[in-house]
Amino acid sequence: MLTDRLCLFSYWRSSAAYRVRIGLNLKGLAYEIAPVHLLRDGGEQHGDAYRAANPQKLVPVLQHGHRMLRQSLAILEYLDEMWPDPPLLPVTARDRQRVRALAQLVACDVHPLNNLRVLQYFERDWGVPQAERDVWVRHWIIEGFAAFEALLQDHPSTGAFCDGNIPTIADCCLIPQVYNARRFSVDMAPFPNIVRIEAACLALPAFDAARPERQPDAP
Ligand SMILES: N[C@@H](CCC(=O)N[C@@H](CS)C(=O)NCC(=O)O)C(=O)O
Repeated sequence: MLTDRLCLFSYWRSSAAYRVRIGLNLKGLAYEIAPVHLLRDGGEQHGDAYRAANPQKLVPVLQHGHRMLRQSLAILEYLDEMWPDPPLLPVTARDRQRVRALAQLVACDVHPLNNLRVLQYFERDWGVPQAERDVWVRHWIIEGFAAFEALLQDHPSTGAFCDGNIPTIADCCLIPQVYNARRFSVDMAPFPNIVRIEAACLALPAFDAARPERQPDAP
């Protein structure tokens, strides 16, 4: 089982897939990338082949041997249970709770509002222009980052990374969301702790190799 092949169904600019790429890289695991183009031909995630892998029609899916694993946070926790070293969660229950709360702030409360299918629904069904869709995206990122920054600020557990001095699933979620923020020209000046942690993370090879522009399907 531990030696079964790992294959990540990924899209270069998907922040949920980016989280899992970071986790795999932090664990030092070898994996293949199976690109799923979310825009080409109406989106390959809607095709029959991919729907069989994930009825939700979302990336990522991590194939481990014959098993198909879905939901980026659940995948990160699976990786941590299967390959505990280095850990992606802190030692104490209290710190683990904090890290999961930070990760979920991004993954459950910010990212879903700005997902491709939401923006496509606005565009196709309601005719919302691009400029207004961009305002929507920025609004929810800024709301989320203001809370995230407040939770980092002056907290004794905040270290070089979101929690302490080794990266956790909170950093795996934060960095892709910062990538999205920059893509949508969010002013990052009000979030100095987030910016500091972003720099610390991207200095690590595991984060650097997971960047969208380093992916085989990046244009
Ligand atoms: N909760 C899911 C979210 C996955 C997700 O939203 N993936 C996006 C890319 S970041 C996607 O596949 N979007 C395709 C679409 O909206 O059609 C997870 O964490 O894995």
